[in-house]
Amino acid sequence: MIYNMEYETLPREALEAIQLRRLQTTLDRVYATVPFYRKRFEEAGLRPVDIKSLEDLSRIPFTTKQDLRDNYPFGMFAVPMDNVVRIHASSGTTGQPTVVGYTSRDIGTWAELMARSLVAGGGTSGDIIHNAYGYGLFTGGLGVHYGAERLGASVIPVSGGNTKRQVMIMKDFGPTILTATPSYTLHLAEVAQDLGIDFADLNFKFGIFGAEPWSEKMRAEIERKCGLSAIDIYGLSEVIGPGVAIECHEAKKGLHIFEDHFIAEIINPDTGEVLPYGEMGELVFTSITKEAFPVIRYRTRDITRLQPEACVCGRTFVRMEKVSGRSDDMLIIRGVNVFPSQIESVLMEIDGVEPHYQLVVDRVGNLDVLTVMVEVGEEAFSDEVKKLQTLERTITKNIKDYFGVSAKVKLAEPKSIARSEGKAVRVIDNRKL
Ligand code: DLL
Repeated sequence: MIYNMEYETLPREALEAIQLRRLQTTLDRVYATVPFYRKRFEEAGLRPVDIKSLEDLSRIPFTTKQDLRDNYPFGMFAVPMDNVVRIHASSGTTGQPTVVGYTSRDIGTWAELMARSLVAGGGTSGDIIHNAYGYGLFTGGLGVHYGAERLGASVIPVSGGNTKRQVMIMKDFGPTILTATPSYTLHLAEVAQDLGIDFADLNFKFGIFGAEPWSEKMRAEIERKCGLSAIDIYGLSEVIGPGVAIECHEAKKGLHIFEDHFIAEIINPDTGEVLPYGEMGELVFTSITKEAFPVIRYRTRDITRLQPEACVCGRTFVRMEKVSGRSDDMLIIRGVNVFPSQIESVLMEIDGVEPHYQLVVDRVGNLDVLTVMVEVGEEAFSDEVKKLQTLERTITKNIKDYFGVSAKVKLAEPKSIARSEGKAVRVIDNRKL
């Protein structure tokens, strides 16, 4: 099923014509109303009229998270506060949060994109959606909520936390779609099990999971434990929130980007050069319909590649590969680039290991030392010491084989690694302290 057949299946040429028109309108608006963008244009010797084709986009300077911080809180808004009806902010794990605003039309656009997303992820108006993304400044909760209402589904606005109560609701109300972070989903499954409820016996058909990186191996684990089909949804506050891109449940291979609202580019993060389809690099977005908080060539720091091939679902939008991680989460251990999600994949291959782990990075002398803390399951834990030692050695060896660098492995007792109610904290970097 496709929510907006007209737009989601546009032939490339028609789509590009719409993109160019919308891009030009957006550039005119930000030039006239946002001093930051006008200054950037002037410094580059550009005016909006100079952008005559989609290729010309690459002449415009990038916008970074730091630029947004420098204009904290409302300096990037392109409309008077009178027209702003909603304010959200990104989690801000490092320093100041990023503040974003929406006009009433923006909220409408977002609801449409989330309705499209829910349908791509297998949803219909007959579904009951258990929405365990946090409501509040985080965009996850309200983003899904408005999309569900637009679709005409029934939404349970349960938000994150109060996990036992969530399990009761899941059992009693029989929701058919779960929306949550992948890490919180695992926590829900675990608490359900403690309460004697097998998640797989519940009514869920689909889970629409995102807001943090999760590997294919993690997907398989969640699908097995929870008895549902797990769909990946991507988004970020600066661009709109959830609903920038989503997998279709038919293919589950790459996330369709809603290109009639956002233009995606992949760049070499070191040089800023635009890379062709298929090459791995940093994802950059330009919003082309947003009113209150348009972003021009915003550097997401997320690493992925774009796949233009046609999809079985019929959507013509380009797909982005599952995000392997953020460039700022990437660890460089003795010169080798390591993404937490790659470690996750290695761990998930091994029997007896639970999908709960944390990576601790320390500096010892001039060397970065990586410690992988990983939980073992109840069964493995009750085994004799010798077996645990063998498990530890297997993990160490597999990491060494995969990355070519050694990590210290520490097995942790069942349920000893902190569970998340939102985004999981995977990396503890003691080098920055
Ligand atoms: O996480 C929006 C969201 C809510 C997306 C619910 C999906 C579901 P922020 O808090 O601004 O917004 O964080 C955005 O989270 O730049 C990525 O690094 C990461 N991220 C989001 N979705 C995915 C995903 C929301 N599916 C940042 N896979 C982004 C990997 C993701 N990383």
